[in-house]
Formats: sequence, C-alpha cells, structure tokens
Amino acid sequence: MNPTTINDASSLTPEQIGPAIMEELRNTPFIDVHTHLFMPSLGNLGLWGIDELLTYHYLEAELFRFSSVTPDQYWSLSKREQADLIWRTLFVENTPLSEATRGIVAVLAAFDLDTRAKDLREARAFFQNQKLETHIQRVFELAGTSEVVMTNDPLDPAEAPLWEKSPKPDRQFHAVLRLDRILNKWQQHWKQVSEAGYRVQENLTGQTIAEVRRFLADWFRRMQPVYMACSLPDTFQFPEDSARAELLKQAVLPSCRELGIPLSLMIGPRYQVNPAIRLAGDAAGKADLRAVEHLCVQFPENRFLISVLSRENQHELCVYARKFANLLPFGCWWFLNNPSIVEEITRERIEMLGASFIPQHSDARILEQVIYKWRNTRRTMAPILTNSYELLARDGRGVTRAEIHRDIDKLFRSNFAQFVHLKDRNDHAGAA
Ligand code: RAT
Ligand code: ZN
Repeated sequence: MNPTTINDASSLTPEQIGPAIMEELRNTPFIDVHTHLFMPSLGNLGLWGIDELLTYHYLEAELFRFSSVTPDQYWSLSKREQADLIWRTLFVENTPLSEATRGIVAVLAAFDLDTRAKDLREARAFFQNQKLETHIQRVFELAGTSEVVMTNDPLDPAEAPLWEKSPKPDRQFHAVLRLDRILNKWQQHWKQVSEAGYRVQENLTGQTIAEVRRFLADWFRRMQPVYMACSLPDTFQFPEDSARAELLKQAVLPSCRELGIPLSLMIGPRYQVNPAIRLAGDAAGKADLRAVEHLCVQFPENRFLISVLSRENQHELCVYARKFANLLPFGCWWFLNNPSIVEEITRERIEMLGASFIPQHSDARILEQVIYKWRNTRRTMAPILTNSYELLARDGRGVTRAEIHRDIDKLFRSNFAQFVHLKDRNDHAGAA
C-alpha cells in the first residue's frame, strides 16, 4: 500500500480502501458505551479471569443444551466446579462453534494459552499471576478500547455503599446511573429509597416525585454518570397508566434535562421466561416502538440513546432516528451480537443514517470479554465499510483516508462523546 497519511486529500484507489479501513479500525481507540465492568476503585465488583469468563450467562445457557446437568445441580456447584463443567462440556467434548464459545477461544489465544487444554490448570495459573491494574491496561490495549462505560445501580446493596465512600474516579471507566429497580419495580423498591433518607411513598405524590428527583441529583453528584439508563420489557408502552411512565415523565426526564445528560433505553427483553437458569433466563420480544416515537415527540429537549433487542425492531428504529435528531441508536445487543445479524443491522443503519449512529457496544460482564467482542466488531465492520465506500466510488466520489478516519472516529468515539458531552465533563474534571 502507498503510504497515505490522514491529511492526504486524494481519493484512495480501490485496492487501498480495504487496508486503509483495517488500519483505521485498528488504530482508533473505541469508546465502549455500555458494559457491566467496574473500575478497580469499586473493589471486588469487577469480574475477570477464566472462572468468571466461563460462567458467563451466555455460556451457561449453552451448557444446558449440551449437558444433562440440571440447573439445580449446576447452581449447587462452586464457581470453580461450574467453570470446569462448562470447559469440559463446551470445549473438550464439543466444538466451540457458537459466538460466545469462540470468544473464550479468542481470549485464550490472545494470551497465548492452550485453546485445546484438557483442563483449566494453565489458564488459572496465568490469571492468578496478573496484577489487576496492569492487566486492565493490557486488556484495553488488546481490545483497542480507550474507555468503557459501566452500569451502576444505586439500589444494589453490594454497590451503593462503595459509592458512598467516594471511590477515586477513573478516566477509563465512566459511570451510568441505572434505574431498572426504580422504574420497573417501584412497588418493590420505594421502601429502599425511603430508608436511604428520601420522603417517598408508594403513591407518586408531588412530594414523592420531588424526592425521587433529589435522589437522582444526589446520585448524579456521587457518580458523575454520563447518562441514566434503564432496560425495558418488550411490552413497554409510553404513555401508559403506570408508576414507570409517571416516574419517567415527572422525575427521570426532567432530571436528565436539568443535569444535561441523555437517557438510555434498552428495550425488548422478556424477563425470566426460564427463571431456573437465572441471568440466562431472559428471552427477547418485538416491542412497540411507538413508545420511542412518543418520547421523542413529547420530550424534544431530552436526548435518548436507544438499543432494541429484537431483530424485527431494527428497521423501525432507523426510521425513527431519521425523524428525531434527539435519538441516537446504539449497539447490537445480546442475542443480536452475532456476525450475521450485526452485519445485517449495520448495513441497514449505514444505508439509512450514514455515520450518525453507534454501531456497537460490548455489554462485557467480564473484563477480558472486551478483547474478543471488539475484535469481532472490527472484523465484521471492515467489509461493511469497504462495501459502502466502493459503492460511493462507483457512484462518482472516491474516498480519502481522512474521510475514512473521520467516519470511524464518529462511529466508535465522537458520536457518543458529543451526545453525552464527554469533552465538557473531562475538561471540568481536569479543572476541578
Ligand atoms: O447482555 C446481557 O448481559 C444482559 O444480561 C443484560 O445485562 C443487558 O445487557 C442489560 O444491560 O440489561
Ligand atoms: Zn447490559
């Protein structure tokens, strides 16, 4: 390839486009806009290492397809025994063909560990020898990520006390104020809010709404979240006669406006269709995206990050994004994070929205997962982008290296950074 620099204004030849895209994808440090990872200053909340990787709920779901072990038998095992069973079943006795199992293989290979090992001895010894802080830097480097966004639940009894101790902020981990318990299960959680010192009742009186807003403002100060977030069932409706809709309208959306942050809605799980397999027990359903339409229309001053779990909802989401600039679609979430589906959704999004969306987030629960999830994303993105630029060239406009750089930066960094005003926040943090 001719050395083409980022400032080179001349169009690339057809042979140069693919390699230039691969290089830009490799060299752009991505922002991972939604994970379940935790900064090290939050103590032991962050999961990492081979036993955690193997007991990821995506793999637990697969275990029950390949083994006669019952969920009850599985849950009675220690984590180590569970990991051994999953390794033996999915990696020794069967070929790891699925996306989640291939992910484990890719992580082991990234650390030069034996991907055909008969047991986990070597892998365990490797992870036991890592020091978390340096390991995180190495993992981020291998994943090509500069920073990740966490999921932080102020009503999680394991997490909330850690925030109350003012943990050291971490430039590589941004917080998110997650509201599932408050919005989806107010009846079960209002007492917890009340016990934390807020004058709330189950009934959403004026005082309760004001106190929920005080609760959100206090947690905003404590966590400095980049957005608030909630996952919502496939049956989600807005407006509707429910505590959730009232809380959204009167507390959460006004607070987001006042605090200047977006609200992220992840719509589409069918919670616990098989409770016996716990976290793995959720399914997916097609949602009515008129709820999103109504939110965007009624609250034009709010900004919404939206991900939908059903494949069938993807096209509609793009249509709504074309109507409402305050809607930013993101990610191919959970059951969609497979190359065939990511490819379909991403092509559709580029065709309908150009580079004005966020193609992917990792949803990593275990640190090292970012390695395979982001490698896979880069691998899937390269031919999609190549095809888009080839079509553009055939229609009469070649692409420059600088344009490729700009587009990839938008998709994997600046669309998000601008939507959540990341720069202002970092400047502010730097000045503080
Ligand atoms: O993808 C997942 O790991 C799910 O279990 C959910 O956590 C989902 O990502 C969510 O944030 O609700
Ligand atoms: Zn998630």
